[in-house]
Amino acid sequence: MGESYIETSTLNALIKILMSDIAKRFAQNPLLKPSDLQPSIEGMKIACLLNPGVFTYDNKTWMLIRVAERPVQKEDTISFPILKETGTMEIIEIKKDDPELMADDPRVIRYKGSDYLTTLSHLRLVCSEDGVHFSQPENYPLLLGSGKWETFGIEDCRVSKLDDTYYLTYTAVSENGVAVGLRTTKNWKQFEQKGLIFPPHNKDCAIFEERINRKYYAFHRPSSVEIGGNYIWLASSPDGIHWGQHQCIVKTREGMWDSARVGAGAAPIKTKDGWLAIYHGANKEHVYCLGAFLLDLHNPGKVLARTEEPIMMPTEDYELHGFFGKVVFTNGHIAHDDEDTITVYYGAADEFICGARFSIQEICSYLK
Ligand code: MAN
Repeated sequence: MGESYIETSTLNALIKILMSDIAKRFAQNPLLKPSDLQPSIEGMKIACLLNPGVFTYDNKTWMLIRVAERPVQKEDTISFPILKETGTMEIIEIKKDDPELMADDPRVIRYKGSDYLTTLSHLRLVCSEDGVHFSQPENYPLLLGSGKWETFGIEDCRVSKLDDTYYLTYTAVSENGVAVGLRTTKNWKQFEQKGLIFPPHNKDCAIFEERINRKYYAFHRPSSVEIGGNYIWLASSPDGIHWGQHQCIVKTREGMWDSARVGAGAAPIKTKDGWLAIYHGANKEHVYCLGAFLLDLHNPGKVLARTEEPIMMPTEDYELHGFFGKVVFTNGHIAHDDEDTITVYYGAADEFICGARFSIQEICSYLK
């Protein structure tokens, strides 16, 4: 019988064309993996590198990576670190057969009626001359959780530059909930802590890199359990710190790849047709893909168009298998001078840092 086989890589390429995955992934992916960096303190192990904020500074490309750590695990217990309000670290250790332990998600556990994270995240700077090879520079501080709203760590930072100030909006986690914290810096050595700008439950906050009619704008993602859902909201502010005039702009879509949750990536890109935003969406099976939407230039509360199919979905081995597989998640990109190319940096399988190029024109051709 004349059977013909098709190579997996060819099949993969075909699936991508059919599904409109238009990401041109770096051949060097993953750009960084947990073993490429040193743990922040002795006794800890880096479990995952995730979801970097991205910016340029000093003529280099920088990423502010989320580094998730936990103690080296023993066979019959689960142990994880939390911070005290004072900054000292405490390790909680629970027997795996404890009837009060629920640990079926690698990211979170439930114990005696309370929720905890299995890892503690901090933010770490790496930089690169070519946007592909990144290393940790000397003499820059780690950004650690601080105070009582950040005892379970800080995560997934978006970095936006307005004038000469970088705005860092990140997820602040504690037993009080998941909220959005803000720090600012001009030189990446001294930081001002501005406190929480959105209370729980809220994450995925990115500040626009330009004021519109003298107002700051930001995406954010409150969640509600029963009425409503995990939707993208837009807020405005006179000073970048106090936010109001909230409006819900992008919702989940039943039966589609983004049916369970949506959240903004980094600050949107200004194009002649509008603000182009890249967002993540997940379905009920927790498969995370990327899509895009376009907002009116002068009235960003108005959604002009949105992609129907994902523009990127987990297909590569490093996106399908890792700490939490089937995830591509972005909160950082660089828009290049040709006004068409963007490099999207993304977390793959909640474990690796990767990069991919997109053409703005091509993304826009999928907007409906
Ligand atoms: C979810 C996931 C985790 C994250 C927590 C808290 O469970 O996104 O990676 O640590 O939320 O933000």
